[in-house]
Amino acid sequence: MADQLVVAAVLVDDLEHPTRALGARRFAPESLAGRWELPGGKVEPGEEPLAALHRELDEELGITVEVGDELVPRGGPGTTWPLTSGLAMRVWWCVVRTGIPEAGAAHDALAWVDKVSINDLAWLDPDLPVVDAIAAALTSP
Ligand code: 9L3
Ligand code: MG
Repeated sequence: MADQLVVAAVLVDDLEHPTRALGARRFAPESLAGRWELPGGKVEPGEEPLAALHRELDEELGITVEVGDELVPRGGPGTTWPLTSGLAMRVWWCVVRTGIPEAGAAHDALAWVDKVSINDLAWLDPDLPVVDAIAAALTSP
């Protein structure tokens, strides 16, 4: 069976010249609590990936976003970021269109991090390769 798809956003201050990205600290489940992630979640049956991304960002952070390019893994278009077994992730660059991101629904803290401080967060293990790609793409303010 194909992996269950998870979609996530790398929310940045500017799609053309991103200098800061948003990390979100999970409070559940207990095994993931306290670890930081790119916000997002599972695509529901019959749901388009980008529809799921908009839904998750509304549910988790209370925002609407403009979606930019996909952050594609080294393997190129059509490949996914591996999660734990049975799950695979796709990630898109996004900027906030309306609202101010708020923790609460799925997270107990949010942090805007730059190219350097992004490495200070205790990211979920599967998010680490994505974080490396983000850090490489962020520019100094
Ligand atoms: N996950 C990992 N990194 C992420 C996201 C959004 C999700 N950036 C993993 C954690 C869960 C699973 O995917 O095991 C489903 O995520 P959610 O629906 O609980 O947010
Ligand atoms: Mg989620």
